[in-house]
Amino acid sequence: MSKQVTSVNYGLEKIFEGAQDFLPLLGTDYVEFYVGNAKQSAHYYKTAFGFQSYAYKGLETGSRDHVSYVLKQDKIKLVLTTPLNSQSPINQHLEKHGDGVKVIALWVEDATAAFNETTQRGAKPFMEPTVEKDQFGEVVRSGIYTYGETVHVFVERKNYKGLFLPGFEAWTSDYNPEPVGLKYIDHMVGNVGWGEMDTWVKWYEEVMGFVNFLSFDDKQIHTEYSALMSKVMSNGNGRIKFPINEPAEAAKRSQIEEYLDFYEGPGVQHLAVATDDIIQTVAQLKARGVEFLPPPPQAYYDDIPRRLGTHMDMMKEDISKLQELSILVDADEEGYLLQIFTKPVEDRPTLFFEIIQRMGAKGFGAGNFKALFESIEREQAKRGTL
Ligand code: TYF
Ligand code: FE
Repeated sequence: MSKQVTSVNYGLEKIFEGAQDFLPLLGTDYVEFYVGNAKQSAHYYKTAFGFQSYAYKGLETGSRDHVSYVLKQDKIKLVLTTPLNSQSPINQHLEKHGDGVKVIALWVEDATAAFNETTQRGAKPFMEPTVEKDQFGEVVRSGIYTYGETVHVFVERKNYKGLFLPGFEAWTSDYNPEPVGLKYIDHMVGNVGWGEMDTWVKWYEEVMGFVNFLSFDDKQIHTEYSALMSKVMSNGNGRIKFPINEPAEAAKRSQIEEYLDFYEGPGVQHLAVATDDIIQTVAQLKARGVEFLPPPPQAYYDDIPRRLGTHMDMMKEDISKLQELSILVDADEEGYLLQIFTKPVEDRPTLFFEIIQRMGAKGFGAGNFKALFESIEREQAKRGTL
């Protein structure tokens, strides 16, 4: 099923050879969610997903407009933010979209240069370069809009030794559930409207200097009922990957349209987080109440040897164990990968999580798309949104 990939641009080093990367990115810095009740969301991400209490700002620290909880697990930092009064501009975002991702923050050497380079290339400004200071030094942040009301914030922390950002204090808690082995963010996916995917592909190319790393068209990504298209954008060093989906014409309403209807516009569809032991991680998550999509039919597991081809020999995991946990497996030229998807983690069928373990594969599980989308459609049918 690796044949489902239409175009592959592996070897990003080659593409960038000699070319100056005008927007060098060191990694993902944090992901900020606007939520209705950050205190309770923080409890959920600690209890269910194994995140650790890390930093806090709120009334106690002099923040009167909003409260933010920072949670950490290995390299991943989530920020959960809730307005503290009806005047806060965060309310409009919450009212329109419900809980969701507002900020994908990117770690840079120079946040002023990042702002200037991207706005000169047409990015709509969200936040002018701003210096924030405390006794631990200074952080410079700037920001631009991407699809919908989602933003990229550039974070320059080379002159900062504090925990997170000025304004935050350490958050210690007596309640510290164990981590579940989530390591870093592998990719973050955006859903955009009909016919808008290529506009955003071009935007990431021109404004951010990204390249189109992989593409999937609607002839490949479809079920009996629905279809979608997806293009994966990557930055120069390959650390940041942003797939972008758009719905395609089909018999019924695709999951992308369901998202766009309920989020009321484009936004972040899923965060894929990496583990190096998916069986352990998923067993933990399930025991703690995280809901995953139900397993594909038996035929899917029977078909694994064919899907994996020559990579079958190097597969360490027991297929019956994967099936028991409803973990999916696919291979590409370079290896295999294991992945599983949660149900939406909000009341609106919008944002969900993917847990992924890469065993050499650099793709996104194209061989799983059909089984996965059929699984999603069974959920949509229950919601009456197919
Ligand atoms: O990120 C990806 O491309 C995979 C598969 O609506 C995927 O995780 C693609 C589209 C989608 C859900 C999952
Ligand atoms: Fe994904």
